[in-house]
Amino acid sequence: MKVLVVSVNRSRQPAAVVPYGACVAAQAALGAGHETRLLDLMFEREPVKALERACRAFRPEVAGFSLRNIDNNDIRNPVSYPDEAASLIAAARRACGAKIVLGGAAAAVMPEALLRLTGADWCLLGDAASAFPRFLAALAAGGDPLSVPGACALADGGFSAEPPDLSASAGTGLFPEFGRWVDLRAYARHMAAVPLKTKLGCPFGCVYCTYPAGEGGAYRLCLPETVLQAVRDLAAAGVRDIEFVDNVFNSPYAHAMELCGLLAGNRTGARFHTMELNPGFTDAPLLDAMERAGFAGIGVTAESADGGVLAALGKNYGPAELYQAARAVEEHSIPCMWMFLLGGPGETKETVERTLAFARRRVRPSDTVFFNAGIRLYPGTPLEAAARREGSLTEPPGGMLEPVFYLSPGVEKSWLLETLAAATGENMNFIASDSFALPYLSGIYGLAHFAGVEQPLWKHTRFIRRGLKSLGVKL
Ligand code: B12
Repeated sequence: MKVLVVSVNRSRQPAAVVPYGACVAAQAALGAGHETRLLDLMFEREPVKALERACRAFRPEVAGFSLRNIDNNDIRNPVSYPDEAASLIAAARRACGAKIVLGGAAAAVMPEALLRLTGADWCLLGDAASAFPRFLAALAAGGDPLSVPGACALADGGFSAEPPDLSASAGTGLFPEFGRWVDLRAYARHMAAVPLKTKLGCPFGCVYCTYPAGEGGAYRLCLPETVLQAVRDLAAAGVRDIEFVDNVFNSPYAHAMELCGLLAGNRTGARFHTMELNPGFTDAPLLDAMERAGFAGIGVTAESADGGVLAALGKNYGPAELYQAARAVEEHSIPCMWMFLLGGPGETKETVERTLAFARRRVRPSDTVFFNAGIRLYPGTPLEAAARREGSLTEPPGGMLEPVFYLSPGVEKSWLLETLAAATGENMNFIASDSFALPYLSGIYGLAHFAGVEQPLWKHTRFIRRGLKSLGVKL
C-alpha cells in the first residue's frame, strides 16, 4: 500500500523536537513492504498547502497522522493543538481518498476525543514498530483493522477499542533511519538533538502521569549494544547531539549504567543529553558514568522539595534522596536543569517556599531551574479523580482536550504566579513556562547555532536572560 505518515507537530516551545514517533511509524511501514513517505510539518510555512501537495502527488491509500502534543502545558498562556490537526485532516480528506489513522503520544492520551474532533477513521495505540505493520496488513488484506491490538474507532455513536499490546519487546524498531525521513540539518540549526529511547514502559505511580497507561507498567528494555549501534549510526551520519528521551533515563539503574559504560568504551564524538533523571537514582557513580560516556547536559525531574507534596504526587523518592542528588550534581561538571512542578496536591505557601529555598540554596548558579505552575489533568489519572472529588474539575473526560489544570486548594493561582514571577525576576538562572513563549526564542536558537554555541543552550540561561534584560526586554 501507499502510506503517508504526517507529523503534525509545529511547536518550537521550548525547542523544535525531531518527530521521533512519526519516524518510527514510517520505518515500520516501510519495513513491512509498503511504499512510505513522511511529511514533517515542523518547518513548513503553509502546512495545509504542503499536506495537500503531498496528498495529490503521492495519492496515499493510508495517511497516518502522528499527533504529539495536545497543548503546551502552560497554565498562563495555554495553546491547544487539536483544532490544527482537525483542519489538516479535513484538508487531506479533500485532497485524496486516503483512510486516516491517528497515532502518537497525544492520541494515546485521549483517543476518543481526538477521533470525534478530527473525524479520522481510526486511532492506533501502542508502539508503532509493532502495531502499525499489523494494522496495515489487516487493511491491505481487506480485513477489519479494529481486531488489531491498539486499534480504536467510533462506531454507532460509541467508542470501540482493542487494548494495545504492551508486551511487545522494544527492539531495533525504536531506532529509525532519521536522516531518511526528516531534515536533520534543519533540526540542528534549531539546536535540536536527535532523540533515542532505550526502553518502553514505566513502573512508577506518579498521580498525574499517563506514561504507564500509554506504554505499560513493565519495562521493555532495549539491549545496550543495540542502543550503541544506533548511536554509532547517527554519529557516522554526522549527528553531534543525541538526547535520550526515556520516561526515566536512570531506571532501571543497572541498565543506564551498562549503557553509559558501553558509550564510554566506544566514544563516537557524539554528545549526549537527557532531561529525564529521577532524583531517586541520581548518585555519584551514575554521574561519573554519564560524564565518562560524554553527557553534555542533564535534567533532574525534582518536582518538589517538600516531602508531603512528593508523597502526594506519588513519587518514589523524598527530600533525602533529592538532597543526595543535589550533592552528586554539585560534585560533577555536567550542566544540569532542575525541573519543579508547583501547585500539586498538598501544596501550600509553605511548601512552595520550601521548594524555592531548595532551588536558591542547593542549585548551582550556573545550573538552570525550570518551574511549572499547575498540573495538566488527563483522563484516567489518579489526579483527575482527586480533582473531581475536590470539585475543581467538572469538565467530562471528553471535554479535557481543552487544557484543564490541577491547582492545590492550599495555594491561590494569583499568589503562585506572582511568587514565581518574583523568584524568576531575582534569579537569572530560574525560568518558568512563559520563558518558552518568548517570540524571539527561535531566533536565539538560530543565532546560537550560527555562532557555534554547543548544546544544550539552556546552560547559558542566566547570561541570555541578563543580556535580554539589559536590552530592556520584559522577562
Ligand atoms: C522527552 C520528552 C520531551 C522532550 C523532547 C526532547 C526531544 N529531543 O525530543 C522535551 C522536554 C523537550 C519535551 C517538551 C514538550 N513536551 Co514532551 N515528552 C517527552 C517524552 C518523555 C518522550 C517523547 C518521545 O520522544 N518519545 C519517544 C517516541 C518514539 O514516542 P512517541 O512519539 O509517543 O511515538 C510512539 C507512539 O506514540 C506511536 N506513534 C507515534 N506516531 C505515530 C503515528 C502513527 C500513524 C502510529 C500508528 C503510531 C505512532 O509509535 C511511536 C513508537 O513507539 C513524552 C512522554 C512519552 N512517554 O511519550 C513527553 C510528551 C510527548 N510531551 C508532552 C508535552 C505536552 C510536551 C510539551 C508541549 C510541554 C512540556 N512542558 O513538556 C513540550 C513540547 C515540545 C515540542 N516542541 O513539541 C506530552 C504530549 C501529550 C500531551 N499530553 O499533550 C507527553 C506525552 C508527556 C505528557 N505530559 O503526557 N518533551
